[in-house]
Amino acid sequence: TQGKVITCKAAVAWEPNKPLSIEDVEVAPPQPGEVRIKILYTALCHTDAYTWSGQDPEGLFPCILGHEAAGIVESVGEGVREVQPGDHVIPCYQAECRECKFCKSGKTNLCGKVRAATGVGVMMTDRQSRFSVNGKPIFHFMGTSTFSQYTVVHDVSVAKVDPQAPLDKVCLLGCGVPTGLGAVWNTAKVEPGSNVAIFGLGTVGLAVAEGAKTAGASRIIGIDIDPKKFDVAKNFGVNEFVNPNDHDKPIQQVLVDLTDGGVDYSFECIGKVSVMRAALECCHKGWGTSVIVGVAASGQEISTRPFQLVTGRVWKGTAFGGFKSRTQVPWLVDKYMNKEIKVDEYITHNMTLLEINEAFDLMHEGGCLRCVLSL
Ligand code: NAD
Ligand code: AHE
Ligand code: ZN
Repeated sequence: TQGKVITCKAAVAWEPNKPLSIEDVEVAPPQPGEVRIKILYTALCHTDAYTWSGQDPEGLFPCILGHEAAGIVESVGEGVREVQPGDHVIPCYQAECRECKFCKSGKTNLCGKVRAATGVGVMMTDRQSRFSVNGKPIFHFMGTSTFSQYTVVHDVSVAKVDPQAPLDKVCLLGCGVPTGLGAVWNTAKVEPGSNVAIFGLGTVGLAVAEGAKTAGASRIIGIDIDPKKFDVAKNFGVNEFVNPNDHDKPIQQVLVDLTDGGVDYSFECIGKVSVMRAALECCHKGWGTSVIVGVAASGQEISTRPFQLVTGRVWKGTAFGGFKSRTQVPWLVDKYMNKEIKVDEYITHNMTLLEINEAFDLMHEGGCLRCVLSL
């Protein structure tokens, strides 16, 4: 297949909110600096649903969504040195080139090398897409497009992982689990004994809980409007629960009262700006830090009284938990293999690519953390 167009199945989002449609997609060979991957497993993340809904200002249609996956390199373009056909890999929507000013800064995991192209659904070299259906180009998504049996990504967006690792599990290390763990370990840097509040107990929020537990946090307070989330959250380290619907007071007040003035760290893992405000305002005066993890819709803005910051609360955000993707995703896979982090526990459903619309329905129903699709 090397150097040839591959025709395979992919789920195409033709328009916002219209059911994804399984199409025969043509996938062009990788150009210089690109890697073509046979995707074996992909999970669904809330961000896929967000862009599909039409609320993402960077959303382009038609496109192939998907960014939490694992597969095997099928072929590589000219100049690609770090991976070769047969390597087991995880595509990384957050690239790491190790050469740009972001990568060299030591201050961030954001990488500037291919971001301009991935934000507009094309590849860097020629600003074209590698996907088409009957000659019509289909946009890439987040530089990954994993809802396809084959995809093409930039070489700076591929992490090579332990070939022994089960790809149907470690695909989760492409987004949600590292995001939550890293929000705690890298962005907030939670210390032992801290009190932590987590808004939203989906996969990302539960991974925050797991990260907080391993960081030695004392009180790990989970906040969700879906009471079904509370039982499962215990297994991830959440030791207190608050359902905002059980209270008349604003949720920030409930938390301030519960914690003698506020929490040391809070995490918004939903994507709602009103909750982001509550998450900041439930932090302790003088030092409480709130990390925004959730992705909010186009046009939404955060607000609070500046006095909240004047009096020492800190507002931060995180992308992919601050992890440097190509360097640290393999390290996270090794930690999973050594049983130091959970992954299997987040997988509540397994389905096939053909059932992708049903899989999205499950996500909206709540009983689902991660659904892994086999391709
Ligand atoms: P999810 O849908 O599985 O979980 C969200 C949870 O929030 C659910 O349990 C839901 O019941 C709860 N919830 C909804 N409204 C609430 C409210 N008002 N108060 C309390 N709880 C409420 O989503 P996920 O896959 O875990 O992703 C969470 C968020 O993180 C999404 O916005 C996603 O786009 C974002 N995300 C960001 C990054 C990043 O790098 N920053 C990475 C991955 C995901
Ligand atoms: N295109 C969206 C932004 C979406 C967003 O913030 N994405 C996160 C990852 S979410 C993964 O599930 C991220 O990493 N952002 C940093 C970046 O460079 O995109 C919008 O609203 O414009
Ligand atoms: Zn995601």
